Amino acid sequence: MSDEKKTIFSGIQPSGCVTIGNYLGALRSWKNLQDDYNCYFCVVDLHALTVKQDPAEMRRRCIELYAEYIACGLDPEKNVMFFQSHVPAHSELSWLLTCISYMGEMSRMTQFKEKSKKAGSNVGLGLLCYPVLMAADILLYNTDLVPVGADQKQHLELSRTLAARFNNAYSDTFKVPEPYIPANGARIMSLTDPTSKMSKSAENPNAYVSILDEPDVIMKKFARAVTDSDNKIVHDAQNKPGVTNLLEIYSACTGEPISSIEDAFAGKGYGDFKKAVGEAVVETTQPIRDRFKTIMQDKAYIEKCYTEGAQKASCTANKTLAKVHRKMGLAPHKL
Ligand code: AQP
Repeated sequence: MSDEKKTIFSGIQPSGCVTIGNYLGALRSWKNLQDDYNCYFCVVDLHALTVKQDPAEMRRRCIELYAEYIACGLDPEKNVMFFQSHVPAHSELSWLLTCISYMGEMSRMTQFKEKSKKAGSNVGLGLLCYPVLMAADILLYNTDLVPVGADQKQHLELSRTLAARFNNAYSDTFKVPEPYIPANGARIMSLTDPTSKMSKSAENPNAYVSILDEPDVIMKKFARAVTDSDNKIVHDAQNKPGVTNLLEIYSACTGEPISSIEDAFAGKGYGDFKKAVGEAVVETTQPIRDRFKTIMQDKAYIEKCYTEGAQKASCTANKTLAKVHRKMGLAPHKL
């Protein structure tokens, strides 16, 4: 890793297959960062355990997500790419940071409020503590920049707060990370409820499009996408969230500005437009599907990459953890 380059950390939970939301909003821009930054790209598997997962399914998804990273263009030679659970320092630092965190700040997190509503009366403690683990992920690597979608800004703010709080209490230890908002990062909404974001763990598979969905499935999902009844293809997030979302997806896939898409489809019906959006998504994701199938045939290669990734990550993470132990007054060790 170069000392001159800035460090980036980011990750995705294996809570489902990567959606076009994760891809257009995050993964695609990570690919463009790998030459200019020291990048740590983590499969944040421990985060996915904040809700109950089927173990066999979880194991499969973890490996697939790692392969999806590679299929989306992330290079395990250029970046440190690993599973969070393979570097125990993440869990350890998470505990140490939990000890300087407050109930009030955790329970105010929007994602906690939303996800705990869905969980009903038995809200798991993991959902509450999730942002502390995220802070540990980031702070272990002296991260300068964290590429985040708008949905994760509040959690990153907490990472900054905890870093500054620790530094004030125990002397300068952590770099305080900054958000990195990718220039072309889109926020993609659900196809069945365009007022909420597209999520890979949504119960209804028609709500999201996975990058591994086959072309016929993609076309069907767009054909069924919720729009409205006035049949005008114009961008109006307030009054036409469904059509607006489709315009954003089309623009993110083709690079065409929204206004020229509106012009091109003026007078045309939603049927034609949805077909065009589906085709643009099929075209964008087809090379990823092809690469994914090839990579998945070589499990030994995937294992080699993630093992080496964890070894590299551990070197940096363990140094940071040892420093934190020392500052907090734990007995000296040379582990
Ligand atoms: N719909 C979206 N549009 C744009 N960006 C998105 N991201 C997620 N959904 C969208 C970005 O993807 C990265 C990884 O997200 P994550 O898997 O760690 O967690 P998440 O944000 O909770 O993603 P999901 O798909 O919604 O997962 P579940 O269903 O498990 O909650 C982040 O950079 C995020 O901004």
